[in-house]
Amino acid sequence: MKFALVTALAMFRNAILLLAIHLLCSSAAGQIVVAPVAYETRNGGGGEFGYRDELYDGSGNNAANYSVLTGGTGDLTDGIITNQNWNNNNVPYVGWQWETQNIDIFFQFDQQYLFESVRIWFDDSNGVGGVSPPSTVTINGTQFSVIDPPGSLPFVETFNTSGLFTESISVQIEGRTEWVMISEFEFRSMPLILGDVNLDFVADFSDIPAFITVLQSGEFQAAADVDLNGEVNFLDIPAFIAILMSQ
Ligand SMILES: [Ca+2]
Ligand SMILES: [Ca+2]
Ligand SMILES: [Ca+2]
Ligand SMILES: [Ca+2]
Repeated sequence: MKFALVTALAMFRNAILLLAIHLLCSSAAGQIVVAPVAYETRNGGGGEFGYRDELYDGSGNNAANYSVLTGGTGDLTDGIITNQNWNNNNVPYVGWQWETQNIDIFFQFDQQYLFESVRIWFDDSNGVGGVSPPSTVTINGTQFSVIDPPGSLPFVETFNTSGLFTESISVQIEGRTEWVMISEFEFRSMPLILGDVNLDFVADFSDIPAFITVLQSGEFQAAADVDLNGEVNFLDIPAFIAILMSQ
């Protein structure tokens, strides 16, 4: 009897250890890059040299300064990043004269993701031509300060958004000097685990209360749509139970 209890305790301890290792591994690795299906922004500006979103494929005039662009994607998410300053030939920046134009960009994704970080590639010419890194970046209401690096090369800044679970991201940017130039945005997320409705990176019995809350709310939550039909309803219950039983 005593032997059985000791064995059970040892098995329990091993299970906890394995779970801890699993959690450590899954939270450190396995991030995926997700691309928005569309973004909305005011176009960039410029004079003789234009810093407009020429590749933008939605509505609005991608050749006109500060035209409202909606329903498409373009230079900001095309994967092209430049390591050159704005005053070289044909550099693929979108630039805003932020003192007269709000920089307010809205990214729409195909579903909810658990965003770990947002990365933005800025130009930095230490104020030459009025171009500097921004002073703040606000992502879904959280404001981050940006340090101006001592050098004058373009750089990437990573903003930690760990725990942000959403299907849209809004970014507001405040400049430091007259212009802000951006060549790219990148969004990193943890892979979604079906049935992990409380978002702790494992689908288990502790997800039941969160699953019931989502069911009752009638709202969509990607981890709760276990049968992958685009909505969360009572039809997801058998698949949810099957996942829990397989753990
Ligand atoms: Ca780009
Ligand atoms: Ca600098
Ligand atoms: Ca969970
Ligand atoms: Ca469903």
